[in-house]
Amino acid sequence: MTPPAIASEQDAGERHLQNYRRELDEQGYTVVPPEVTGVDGSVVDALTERLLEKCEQLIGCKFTVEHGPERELDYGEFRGFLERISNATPSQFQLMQLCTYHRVFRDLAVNPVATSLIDHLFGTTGSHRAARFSSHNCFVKWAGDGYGESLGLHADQTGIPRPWGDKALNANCNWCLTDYTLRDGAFACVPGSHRKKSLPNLPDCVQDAIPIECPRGSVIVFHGALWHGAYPRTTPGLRLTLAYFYRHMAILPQDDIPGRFPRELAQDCADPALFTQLAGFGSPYRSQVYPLPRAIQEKQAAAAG
Ligand SMILES: O=C(O)CCC(=O)C(=O)O
Ligand SMILES: [Fe+2]
Repeated sequence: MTPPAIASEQDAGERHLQNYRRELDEQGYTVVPPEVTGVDGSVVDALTERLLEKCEQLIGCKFTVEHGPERELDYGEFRGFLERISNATPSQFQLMQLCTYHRVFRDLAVNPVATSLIDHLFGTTGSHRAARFSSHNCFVKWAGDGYGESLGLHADQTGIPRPWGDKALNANCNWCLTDYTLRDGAFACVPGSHRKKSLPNLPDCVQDAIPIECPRGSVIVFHGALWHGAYPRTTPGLRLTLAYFYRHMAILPQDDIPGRFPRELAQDCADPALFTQLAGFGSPYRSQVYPLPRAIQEKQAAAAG
């Protein structure tokens, strides 16, 4: 008997993802093109438009992908985090809590291809899925020092005590809303470094880093132990990235999504059940959720007896 078309399509899809899974195991990262995730040009346009709108609202000037910020930006005393490794001047900022902005950002957080690869990194799936959201951020970056000579190389699961195992404890999806090339300030990583299960040996490891070049709409999925950072942008305009950060359920979230994310928004997305599971709402230990028995009063007990 011929299996239903939908089942064979799913099987083909799963087989197709095998190559990405293998790459995740061997290299610690993989790049999935828009044709595979379904995040096509119109989705990238919608995400970009919403993001640039928010930048204008929060920062006070217009932003375009072609020209960057319309005015000079003043960071005051802020010196960046990864920038401090090489004493570089920040040439980017991050917006947080993107999934509260608009449905397009939530749809991306439950993208079936991306979440399936994230599941692979944590080694669990379905009702046993250990993956949870940690935070939903973006990087808006323009020409400048970037992270300086160190390329800001780091491992995302640095805060988790070692020894680390083979399975990831954090895992990341960097959605590229603009083309990634070396000159445009691409993601940098040391392939296979997740297998060292250690922090990067700066500055020596910089020579082993390579740029990940890919067209807009691609997603770079990577293991929390992978040594990564980025090259400085040397061209005009913006590099736009959404960094959707996941965690194993045993690890604390960066953003208190389980406690504070508006639950009604979780219902307004492409897969509310998956969003709810990944958000990690509803631990019964945050308040007295489980029912309690009532003590039977002596009179009642006597009557019953
Ligand atoms: O592209 C970058 O600036 C690095 C991104 C990064 O470190 C992250 O998303 O964890
Ligand atoms: Fe990172």
